[in-house]
Order: sequence, then C-alpha cells, then structure tokens
Amino acid sequence: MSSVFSQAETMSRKEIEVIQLLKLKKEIDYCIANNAEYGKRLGEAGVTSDKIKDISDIKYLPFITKKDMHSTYPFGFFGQPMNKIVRIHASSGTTGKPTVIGYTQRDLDDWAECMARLCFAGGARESDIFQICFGYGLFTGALGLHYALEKIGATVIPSSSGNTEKQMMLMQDFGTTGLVSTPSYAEYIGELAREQGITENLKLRLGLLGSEGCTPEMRNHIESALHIFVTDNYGMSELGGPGVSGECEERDGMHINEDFYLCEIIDPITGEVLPEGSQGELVVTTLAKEGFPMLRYRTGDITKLVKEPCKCGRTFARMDKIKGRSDDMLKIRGVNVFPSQIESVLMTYPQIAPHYQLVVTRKNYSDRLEVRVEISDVSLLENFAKLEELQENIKSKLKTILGIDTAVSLVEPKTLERFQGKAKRILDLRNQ
Ligand code: DLL
Repeated sequence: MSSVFSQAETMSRKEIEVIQLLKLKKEIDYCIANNAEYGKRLGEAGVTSDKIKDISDIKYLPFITKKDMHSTYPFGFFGQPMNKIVRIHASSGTTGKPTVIGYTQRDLDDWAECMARLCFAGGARESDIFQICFGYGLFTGALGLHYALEKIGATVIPSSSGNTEKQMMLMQDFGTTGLVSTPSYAEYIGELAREQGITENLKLRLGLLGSEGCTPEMRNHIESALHIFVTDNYGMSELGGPGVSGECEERDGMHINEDFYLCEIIDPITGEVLPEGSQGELVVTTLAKEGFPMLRYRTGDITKLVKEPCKCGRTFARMDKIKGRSDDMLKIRGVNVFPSQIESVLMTYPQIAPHYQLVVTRKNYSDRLEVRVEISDVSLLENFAKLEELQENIKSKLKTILGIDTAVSLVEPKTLERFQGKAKRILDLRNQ
C-alpha cells in the first residue's frame, strides 16, 4: 500500500458512513440555525436533522441549483456574518453575476487538508518545487493548491497564468518539478517547450491538473510532451474549489474526500437518486462548511461513483472522470454528444495536434456539427489525397462513436486559439 497523507483516507466503509451520518445531521442543524435561506427551505420541506436516520435520507432535502445562487446573490447562502468570514472567492461566470463563496478560518484549514491529501495522492512531496499556473484571484484553483502544497512542505512558485515565455524561463531556472494548471494550458506549455527545444532542460516530473475535462488520450499527449506524470483533480467554486476529489497514482477514478463531501448521483431529468454505479448528475453536500454550507448542490457534472477500495489502499469512494457537464452536452439532431467523446477520437491520430474546436450551426432546421482540428504533420498540406483520406477516416470513426455524421475540417498548425485557463472549445451558432 502506498502511503497516505491522512489516516482518515483508509477508514472502513462502515466508519465512513457513521461519520457522514453524524456530520450530515450536524450540518443540517447548523444551516437551520445560521442561515435564513436554509431555515425557509428546510422548513418548507419539513426536514430537520431528526428526520435523517440514515445517509440515504438525504433524499428528503431539496436541491440547490445555480439559479438559487443567482437569486440569493451575493451572500444569501453564507453561514456566518462577515466578521467571521476571512476570505471570499467567486466563480468565473461568463454571464451575469458570479457566485460568491465565503470561508471561515476553519474552512480554509479544512480546504488545505482536503487538497493536501489529493496532492499527496497524486505524488507531490516535500522535495517538490511546484509552479502554480492557475490565475491567482477570485478563481479558487490557485490558492486552493497553493496552501495545500505548502502544507505538504513543497516549495510553491505562485507564477499565476499567462506570460508563458516567462513561465518557461522560471521552470528552467528554478528547477520546477511540478506543474499546476488546466490540461489545456499544460498542453500549450508542452507545445512551446518542444518548439524551443527545452524539454530536456526541464526537471518537471508531475502535473496536478484540473478544473476542466481531460480524456486519458489528451493526458497521454501532455505526459509525453512534458515527460511528466499527470493526475486529474476535481472541484467547483460552490463546493469551496478544488479538493472535492482527485486521482491517486493508480488513476482509476478520483478519490472523494468523503469525510467532507457526501456525493450522490441523480437522473438529471427526474431528480431521482440512481443506484450505485449508474452514470448521472453529481449532487454534492458539504459536511463541515461554516462559511458557505451547501446541502445537495446540483453540480451539472456527469459522472458515476465507485465505492470499492482502490489498489492504493485508500477507501474513499471514487468518481469517474467527468464525462461532461449536462449543460455542455450538445444535442445534435436529437443525439447527445459530449465534447470528451470527440476528444478521445481525435487524440488517437498522430497526424493531428490536440487543438480542436466544435462549431454547431443550423440550416433548414437541421443541426450541423463541424469538428475543426489542427494537423501537426505539415507535410500533409502538400498531399491533398492523404489529407482527404485522413479527413474521411476521422469522420467515419466519429460516426461510429457518436452515431451521427459530422463535418471534419483539418486546419493548419497554430490557427486555433490557445488557452491559459479553461479551454472554450464549443462555438454554438444555432441561435444566431
Ligand atoms: O474549476 C475548481 C477547480 C480548480 C478544480 C482547480 C480543480 C482544479 P469552477 O471554476 O467553479 O471551479 O468550475 C467548476 O469545472 O463543475 C466542472 O464542470 C469543471 N471541472 C472542474 N474540475 C474538473 C475536472 C473549479 N477535473 C466546474 N474534470 C465543474 C472535468 C472539471 N471538469
């Protein structure tokens, strides 16, 4: 068994469930006592902690959605007055107002503990030098990993995102061993390192990536470009940021910090709780938050849960890589399409680069999905027959996986946008 950061990570299933039940009841009491919005909602639903005899009784609690965040902006779900809140973060909403999250000092300590467990599970150690290339600011990613890595005793370089040339210089000069970023930024750094011929000068060995999806195929690409070992980390602002779950070195699902988060999978349409092992929408309840407690938050993320212990020795349940967000899912002529399915297909071709864009248009009431992808093999540009053959091959593979026809456009290297944060790959022009 590999070592763990906290003994809590190896509790028996029975112990985990006893703790979850106790903490859930306490969190419900806390919410009713400290937040008027919860008092009203739980009162209407007729739920107090007395009704919760088993963790499955969580089903009596109403869901919270993103819409509820907007209608209670900015502090409606805060569980403490401002004199007890020591930090504020906010989600990077593209439209309207952001979601605002408050932390007490104890929340910050718990956050560092949760994330430190996951960094350690991903291989981070005291001797590492980590460059944090998430944007510092209201986004939770940078400070979330920053304090966790310091807690482990690793050296942290808070270089933030952007200014990639300088990032590369620091990486070489400081002997950075660990990279923290989105997968798309890691991909971009890998591309530049190769172009500048400096991959061999780098001492990188680990990548703690997250905040957006990354298929195993994309991960392989990043690993071979930067000569690193990558783990995937999941979280969201509403749940305090990163630290909800992350992969260990087995990379067989992301371990959930189950003593801090209770996860369920529901049918996104009916809201019914689904049996163990089913794929559906992830709903999360925080079990020990003071500043921003969340009871049954609908994440919109599609995944499934596995409770069997992992080979690494950790007993915390694991969630599969996120398949997509229910609101990222494209409906093309009635068929559900997740960008991750397309990415998996594209990544199997050595002749193309991991840079793509999905453009959806509508003509005569019929949807058209165009997959634009960069070629990496420039010699193809001089061989039209080969280019066409590749295009047809990708089209037919996509048809097998998605069940629908797509248009495939092979574009020249470096013509699609690069991202320093989360990638924006979908261009849905149907309503224009
Ligand atoms: O992305 C928190 C975070 C920071 C997680 C750093 C991991 C590392 P938000 O900006 O609120 O918070 O975005 C949350 O991003 O609902 C998912 O749809 C997506 N997401 C986050 N992590 C992953 C992941 C942070 N590992 C939203 N795989 C979530 C796939 C992810 N999607």
